[in-house]
Parts: sequence; C-alpha cells; structure tokens
Amino acid sequence: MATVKEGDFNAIKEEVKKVLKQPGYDDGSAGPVFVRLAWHASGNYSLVEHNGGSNGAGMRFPPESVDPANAGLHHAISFLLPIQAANSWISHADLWTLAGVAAIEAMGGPTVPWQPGRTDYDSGEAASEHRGELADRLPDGAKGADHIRDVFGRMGFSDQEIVALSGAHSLGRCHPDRSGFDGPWVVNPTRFSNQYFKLLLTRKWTPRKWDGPFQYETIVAGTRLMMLPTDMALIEDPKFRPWVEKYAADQGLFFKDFALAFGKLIELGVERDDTGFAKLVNKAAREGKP
Ligand code: CCH
Repeated sequence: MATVKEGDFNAIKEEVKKVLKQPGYDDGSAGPVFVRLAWHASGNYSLVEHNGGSNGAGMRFPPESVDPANAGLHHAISFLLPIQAANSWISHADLWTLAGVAAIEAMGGPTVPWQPGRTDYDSGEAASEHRGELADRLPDGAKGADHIRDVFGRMGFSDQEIVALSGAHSLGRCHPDRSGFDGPWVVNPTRFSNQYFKLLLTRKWTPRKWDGPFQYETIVAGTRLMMLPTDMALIEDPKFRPWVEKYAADQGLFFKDFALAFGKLIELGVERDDTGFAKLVNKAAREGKP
C-alpha cells in the first residue's frame, strides 16, 4: 500500500478503493463489509448515556471484538490493516468510518459527509474500561418494529432516518457462520441502489423452509433473495412503510437522505475539541470523579 501525505484523506479514500476488489471473498468485494464495519463501530452509541460510537475503534479489543453481533467484521479490519500500516498517522477509527464512506461511493452510492479527528484506544484495558457497558446495543434481525425503534431511538434517529439507513441492505449478504441468516437482499449486492425498497414492496416474501433462523425468501431470476424479520417490519409498520414507498419511487431522495443519516451515524459520540481531535473520556471523568 502507498504511504500518502499526512492529512490527505482523499488519498486514503483512493487507497481504500484499491482494496475493494477481493477475488475469492463473498461477491468479490470488500465494499459491503466495510459499510457494516463503519455502522457497527458507530451503532452502539447512546444519546442518553453519552457513550459508544466510532471514536476509539473499540472493536479491536474485547468486549466488542468478541460480540457475536460483530462476527465476520475482522475480515474488514484485516483488509484495511495494510493501509493503516503504511499510514500510521490515521487512526483506525477514522480509517474504518472513511472506508465505509469510500465503499458506498465506489459502489455507486452518494457521497457521505465525513470529518477526521477520531482517536484510538491505545490498549485493550482502556477499551474495556470504556466499552464494557455497551453490550447488546446492536439490532437483532429476528425482532420487529418496536425493537428497531428502541435501538435507533437510543442513537437519536427518526423513523425516516431508520428506513433510509436500512437501505444499506442493498449491499452484501448474510452469512450462516456469522449471523446464522443466509443470502443477499438483492440480485447485485455490490451496487448501491434503492433495489431493497423496490423488492420489499413488489415481491411476495414467504418464510424459508430450512434449519436456520426464521427469515423470508423470494426467487428472482434463479437467485434466492432474503429479508430479515426486521426488514419486513419496515413494510408492516404504518409509520415506516410510507418511507419505504418514497425511497422505492425516488432513488435520488433515498441517496440524499441516506447520505445525511449515514453521515450522522458515523459522527455519533465524536466530540472534537479545539485541537480538532476527539478525546476519549472515561466513565469516571464523565461523571466528574477524579
Ligand atoms: Fe445490516 N445486517 N442490519 N445494516 N448490514 C447484516 C448485514 C449487513 C441488521 C442485521 C444484519 C443496518 C441495519 C441492520 C449492512 C448495513 C447495515 C446482517 C448479516 C444482519 C443479520 C450479517 C452476516 O451474517 O454477515 C439489522 C437487524 C438492522 C436494523 O435493524 C444498517 C443501519 C446498515 C448500514 C447503514 C451491510 C452493508 C451488511 C452486509 C455485510 C456483508 O458482510 O456483506
């Protein structure tokens, strides 16, 4: 990997684009798993408790590295390690979020606003001290609308933003050895589009008869596609559904709203001071204890 000028984040984006092609891995692309890495790094934020989020890159250490919800994300971290090794000035936390943004763009999606300044935990001890309290915050695909609202409400997202963010399931697939679920949501899972919303509305989705966890399926042109119970909740719930309809009808609107919501997601909990960097504040300091 090339060493680029310190602070040249556009050049880092180009480095990320160079490692997207991964023959032999999934659908030949690291793009979808980069997007999921950025999302899971950010998605354990709590607006009320003021903890979690992408700052710190906690997923390099327990408890996040061993959280079953993050199974498989070590692939994304490994694909990015050469870039970090050649450019040690960039924090893992900045690199992970920027990789998600670069991947979305390279797969034909919108440009998501991104700012640098995240810092990394320097040890597993520091990470576990800060992050031990963050277990069970990521969504469970087996559940329904109330669960999704609880999880995304904790991060401060509205119904509209929840539906927009869920459109990322136009990318990638479920892996039986990671989540237990199986298959892609769309026929071309390395192209960012509003296909997920269109398929939700136009296909007949039936429960899959198999040994794995409950999920829905439909066959499109010989390819078995899937939906999670949480995906189906978006068309079953009367407040989510109108947004699914809007995004299915208007890809431009989806791209615009997705870019804003994803930009907000990767900023959660990143509080920069006047140096431009976001400090890692531990629980005792937050509570004003020495
Ligand atoms: Fe997701 N997602 N996601 N998801 N997700 C999975 C895979 C991806 C849920 C469950 C799952 C978002 C919201 C939700 C991606 C992006 C986003 C998998 C399969 C499950 C299960 C994991 C595996 O087996 O590898 C649930 C539940 C919710 C909300 O309720 C949001 C928000 C985003 C981003 C904005 C992407 C991308 C993938 C594909 C990953 C890959 O490796 O291909």
